[in-house]
Amino acid sequence: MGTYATLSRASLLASSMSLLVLGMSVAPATGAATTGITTPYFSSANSPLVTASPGYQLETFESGALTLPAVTLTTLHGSSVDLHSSVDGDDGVLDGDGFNGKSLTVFTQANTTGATFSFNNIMLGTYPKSAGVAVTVDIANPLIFTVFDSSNNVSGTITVPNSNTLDPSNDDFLFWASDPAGISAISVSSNNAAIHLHLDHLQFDTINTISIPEPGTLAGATIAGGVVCIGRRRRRV
Ligand SMILES: [Ca+2]
Ligand SMILES: [Ca+2]
Ligand SMILES: [Ca+2]
Repeated sequence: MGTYATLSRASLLASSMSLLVLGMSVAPATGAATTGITTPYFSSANSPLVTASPGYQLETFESGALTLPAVTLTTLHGSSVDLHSSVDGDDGVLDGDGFNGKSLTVFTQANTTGATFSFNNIMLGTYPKSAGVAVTVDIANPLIFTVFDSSNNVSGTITVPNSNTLDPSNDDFLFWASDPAGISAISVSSNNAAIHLHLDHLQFDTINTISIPEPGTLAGATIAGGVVCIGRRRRRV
């Protein structure tokens, strides 16, 4: 397990079953978010965010609810917090499933589903500079991650064309975004989902962006079942 990257100028396509390593570097585009996927994701130890940062906050849903005060959840068809589909480590042991932990169930109706987490910059004093959310269970073709900037414009997207995370935890992954200009919201959605979507480990940091590994450290790296995609998208104006 480690940090790996595929750099691409276009919107990024990723499959948790894939193994992608490219050494191409893309210069940062002003005002755009960097987005990526980290998998596998067994605990916050796998997070690319700076988890030791004073500005880092993590929602594990283990209390049975979304408790982060500066985060507002909106969904397309409703949600609940339920046992059994948690990020692996939340039940206290890395054992291949999160059966005794909890996650956010995002309801799917008529094959559509969606959850948006909005960040309150007044409460936080600023918008997060990095944010992420873990996908633990879904079947969606496609599954889309969308990032919004401080003006609520789309600043980044990832489209996973065929997302299937039915394995208890080995296929869990983290969608993440990084933007020094601020992130006002992130969302996960699908217009062709077969089951309810399960999300966990909503997280953000108001201080740090996410460091992108140097391309020279990526080429030729060996990945054991892991893939991270990193990319940028120009802000829509
Ligand atoms: Ca959990
Ligand atoms: Ca476990
Ligand atoms: Ca899974």
